[in-house]
Amino acid sequence: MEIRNIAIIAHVDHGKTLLTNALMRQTGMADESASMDSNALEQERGITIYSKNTSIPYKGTKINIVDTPGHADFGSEVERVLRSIDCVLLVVDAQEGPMPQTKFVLKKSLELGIKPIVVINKIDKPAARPEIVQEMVFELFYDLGATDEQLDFETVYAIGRDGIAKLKMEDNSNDLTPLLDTILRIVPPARSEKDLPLRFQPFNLGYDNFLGRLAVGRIYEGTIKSNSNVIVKKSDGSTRSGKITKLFTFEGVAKKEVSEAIGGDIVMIAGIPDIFIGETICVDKDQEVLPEIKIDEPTICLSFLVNNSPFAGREGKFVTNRQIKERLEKELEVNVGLKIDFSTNDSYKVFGRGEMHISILLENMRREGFEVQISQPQVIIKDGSAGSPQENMKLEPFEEVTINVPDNLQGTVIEKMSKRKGKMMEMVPEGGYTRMIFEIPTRGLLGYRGEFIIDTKGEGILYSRVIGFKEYVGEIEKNDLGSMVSMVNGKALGFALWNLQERGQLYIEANTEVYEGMVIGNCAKGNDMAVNPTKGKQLTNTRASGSDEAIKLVPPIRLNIERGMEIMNDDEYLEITPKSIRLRKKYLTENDRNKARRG
Ligand SMILES: Nc1nc2c(ncn2[C@@H]2O[C@H](COP(=O)(O)OP(=O)(O)OP(=O)(O)O)[C@@H](O)[C@H]2O)c(=O)[nH]1
Ligand SMILES: [Mg+2]
Repeated sequence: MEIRNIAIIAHVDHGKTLLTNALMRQTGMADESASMDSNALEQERGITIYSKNTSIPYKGTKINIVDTPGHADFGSEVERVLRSIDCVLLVVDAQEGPMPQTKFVLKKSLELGIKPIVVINKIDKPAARPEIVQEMVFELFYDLGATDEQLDFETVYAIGRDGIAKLKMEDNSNDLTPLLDTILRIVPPARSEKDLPLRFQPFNLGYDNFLGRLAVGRIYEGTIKSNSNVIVKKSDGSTRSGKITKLFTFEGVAKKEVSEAIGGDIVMIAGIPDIFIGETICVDKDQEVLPEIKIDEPTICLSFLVNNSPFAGREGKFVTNRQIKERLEKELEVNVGLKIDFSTNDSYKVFGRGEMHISILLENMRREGFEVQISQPQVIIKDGSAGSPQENMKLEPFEEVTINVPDNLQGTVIEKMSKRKGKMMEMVPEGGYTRMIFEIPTRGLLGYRGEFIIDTKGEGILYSRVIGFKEYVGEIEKNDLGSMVSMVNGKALGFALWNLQERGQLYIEANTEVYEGMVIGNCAKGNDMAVNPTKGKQLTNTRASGSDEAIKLVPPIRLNIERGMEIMNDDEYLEITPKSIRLRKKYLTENDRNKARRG
């Protein structure tokens, strides 16, 4: 059977997954309720976190599809996938038009010589402007240096959610046939090269409790068989031997065990416990390795430690050092961009690609019943490698930030970004709004998101993406907020909070149990403040009329993992349990904190 390999790529939320689901539905590979976003956290958040494979049959052809995540923190995962497919569906929202991540994934595709099929999606939206968006996409191709052949791309208009596609806006259509036919027409058939010796390369990892590490990849040449001995070759030429114990292909949302598969197909293998992205699986150690697949380096790091707060162990099932270590070791099996330093005994340094990358691991852990504390995320500072133009330079990660705000807020944003060492690269008016692109050290951006939401009253959009390491820019001055720290154990009272809310924003509501050293809010003044959130009203003998008027509390800022990571200070821990997220001082008593400060 002929095989076509495609990936679906787009900016976050432009409709990749629902389109993939509809393709599976209409080809009979999945029922109404099935979704590629199968992970519990994905379903709760409504975003794709892990790229996933499926295949659908159409007119005697097998179409392998990789649904990719749109969030910028997972951009390097998309890049890996692009290496292993032959064409992409570039999905663009018919109202929003091309967005920062559209540009990134398109740029990567064009560089790899891929000629995308453009899907202008969500044309049912009342404010959809499909023709204008189509032109914007064309301009983007042009700006990104597309070749004449790439500029000659096909456009399909779609309502992915409802499974409708058409080649012209005025066409009538009630299914995805026009898109499927376009795929067959445009995507080159995968070459099988089945008479050559096997070469297979993983672009993704997985894990199964019974089978161990799994690798998803493309067979470039030859035939892969289960129960066969193979050679694993690294790009430096070193080899080791291994055995493929099981082999699976993808069908709809399921995996199907097979005994062999031939060149061109995308399959999942089990049996090689240390297999890694980009290695070449072959049969003879003299075979040439396939071109390497680059893994982006981590940009931030923080420590994971046992929860030792006064409330430790109340809510979690897994709380010990050993349990946390084992869980982190398991995570390394599948989480490609992650690195962990296990060299200290009671705290593990975790290196990741951004706050979201780490927060998803933490969110998964708390769902599984873990309790853990983390320290404030720090960016990774390193030295330029010898022989490179950056030799002898101190380097730090930088991000490209795209900001869209109403015109009147542009001044505030520019001022704050430049204070944080952001450099403006572009500024374009967009009908009452201003779009600005900055380059800024990650260090400067940390902690800005919350401020941005407040400054723009929720009317601004901010996207960021790591662009690599550049020269360290020196001290960055930030006006950090101080913390309001409880000096007692007990239950917070509405009356006390009502008094405290004038001093800053609270993170807790009335009746929350607190402990000494727990951070219950911030204070607008830079310094920390010890407070008593349990203090009740002075009792008087005579009840004056009107003294019991209802206390009006401002709704607190609810801590979640990402927000906690952003607002925490470096002398604090974020305490994460299955039910609670609390911020606390590393030293719980004021006495100990003073001692620590004096050194
Ligand atoms: N109006 C309209 N809304 C759609 C359509 N397709 C998707 N949506 C909505 O867009 C949102 C995102 O859809 P998804 O398919 O999850 O988007 P995605 O591109 O996979 O998102 P990420 O994987 O997180 O980047 C959902 O709330 C959908 O209801 C469509 O054809 N029309
Ligand atoms: Mg998705």
